Amino acid sequence: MAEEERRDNYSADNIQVLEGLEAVRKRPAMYIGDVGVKGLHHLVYEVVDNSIDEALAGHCNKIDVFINVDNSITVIDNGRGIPTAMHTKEKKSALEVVMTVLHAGGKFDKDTYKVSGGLHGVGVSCVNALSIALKATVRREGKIFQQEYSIGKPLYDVKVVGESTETGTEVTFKPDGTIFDSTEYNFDTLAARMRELAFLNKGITISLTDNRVTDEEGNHPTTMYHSEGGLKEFAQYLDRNREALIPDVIYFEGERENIPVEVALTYNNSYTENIQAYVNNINTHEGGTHLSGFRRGLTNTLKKYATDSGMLAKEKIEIDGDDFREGLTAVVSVKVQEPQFEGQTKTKLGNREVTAPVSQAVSEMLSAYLEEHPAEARLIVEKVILAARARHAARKAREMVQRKNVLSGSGLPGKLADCSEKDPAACEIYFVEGDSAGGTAKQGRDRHFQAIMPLRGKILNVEKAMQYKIFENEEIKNIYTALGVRIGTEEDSKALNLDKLRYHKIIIMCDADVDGSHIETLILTFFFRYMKELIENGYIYIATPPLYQVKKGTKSEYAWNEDQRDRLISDLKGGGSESSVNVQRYKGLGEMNAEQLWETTMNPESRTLRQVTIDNAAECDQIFSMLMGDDVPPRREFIEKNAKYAKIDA
Ligand code: 0RA
Repeated sequence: MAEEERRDNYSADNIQVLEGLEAVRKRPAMYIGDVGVKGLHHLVYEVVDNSIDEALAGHCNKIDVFINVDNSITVIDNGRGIPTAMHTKEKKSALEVVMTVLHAGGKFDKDTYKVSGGLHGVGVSCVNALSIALKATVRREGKIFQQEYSIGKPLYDVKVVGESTETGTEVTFKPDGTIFDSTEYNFDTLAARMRELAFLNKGITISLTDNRVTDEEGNHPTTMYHSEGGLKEFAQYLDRNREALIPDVIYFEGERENIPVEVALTYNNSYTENIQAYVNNINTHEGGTHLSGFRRGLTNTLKKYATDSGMLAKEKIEIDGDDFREGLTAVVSVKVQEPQFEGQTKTKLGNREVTAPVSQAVSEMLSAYLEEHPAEARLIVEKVILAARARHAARKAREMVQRKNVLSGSGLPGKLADCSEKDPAACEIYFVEGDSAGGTAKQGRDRHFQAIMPLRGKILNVEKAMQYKIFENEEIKNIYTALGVRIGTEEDSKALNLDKLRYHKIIIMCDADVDGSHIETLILTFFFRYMKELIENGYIYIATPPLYQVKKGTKSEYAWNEDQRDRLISDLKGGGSESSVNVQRYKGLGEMNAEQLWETTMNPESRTLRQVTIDNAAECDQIFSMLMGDDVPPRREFIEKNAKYAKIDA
């Protein structure tokens, strides 16, 4: 009886296991976010996270990542090795359980809790389910153990394949091409995450090697990431292209109320605020309780210092929270046992108990610093006062905009050709470079759901301007009013009232030339700095007009790159007969007529829109400040390095 019952349970468990991984293959996006480039890279993070956990538990200090020739990935660590003994409940090797049971992660070691674990924290079994091939190799107890799988199913029982005096885990997986849109890994994307992980987990050495590339000596490019200073070095890295206001990074590392807290902050001469907040190594774009704690600690401590110093005495204006964060670069990292992630993109920390420890840590480190560095403290307070004055000027400008809107009927900018549909989810707005292309777009659009707003010339570079200048700028005011969102709230000068947003597709449409890309970058910089929520919610898109029209007689087709163009030319030429094929290079949107623009770029049936996303928030901040800043050499280097991803016009 007992025997029979156990057998039944065992087979039931087994079925559950199979269903588990099949569910991952049926709805991969539910487990890894999406099946695009992001999801593909997420697989690597998931595997590396397991090694990071082993490192955080104090058993591993080196992680090597390889992109192999076939775009498979190998991750090797020098930890204890995943246990291979029989798992009593599952009746199979623990290794097999970890690799084939959803969420089995580190469950059977009660002392190690999973504090890392990528955004979705789904475990390596998900990666296994989504891989056409995966091989796990474990070195421990003097032996080398191995097991291979295909789409999550073991090909054989765990076996011993050799002897070794070393310990560690090695996983090689090849993502399933029938699941992912693309299976090609991007070195820079992985590099940015490995660098971030090295800063967030000081002392660990992470290497990334691209085996797809070989130099003259037969070597593959390798980058090593290692940080002894942790977040202190991370803050310096984030500010590497900015001019420092104070020479130091103010730093705290420790535990408060059982919560590990690490914080670094410094000030630069810019007007932007750059706070990167992490929970269990995950970048929490939407902030949360740890960020509130940081802000509270910063504001209270600086306010007290400024008041006590007497520097505020002659100021008639009220200083508020924002003023303390102009030119601030900071990184906050906490490790939370049971994080509650909230918000639109599940990147907002909800745990109330985290606020006080972070706030305390910031107060302690900052008050000590201010006491010991009166000259630097003075520089910071002076900058805060300047920010407060500028904010008052900005508010006046803002009130002007809002008043103007109330007065002028619909409140919409005169240049906006609005659509008739009112449901934001169905509405699109095109921001079009130049009045002439704007005119064509107005003729070509479907006025039912597409609104057109021409932007004249180059919009303001918000990276270089003070806030009040930004809110005085005509084009920027028009963008705000067309979108229907308010400029800030009383509590938070940068928060957007998304419920008033009038369009859920905001499409930037520029010429496919150098000026066009510059304007595109300026607009994106503005969205990134002042309306980041729009990007985070996936509302921002870039239109992709064609680069060529290939014509023969009455037949005409469009091409978006040289390959397509050449293929069209040879198709239209047919069997090699005499060439009357006409190729037109579109330089600007204005060269297309309304019908062509609709067909190629605006018709939802035939157009291609590129959605703008933030893959790595820390990296993104840095890239914008560098692209739009004063320092030329890093910009040139970036452009040269990324030129291969852009279209080059011969
Ligand atoms: C649980 C227990 C033990 C090791 C691990 C998990 C482990 C998992 C991964 C995943 C990638 N690398 C890893 N390294 C270790 C070991 C328990 C023991 O030896 O006593």
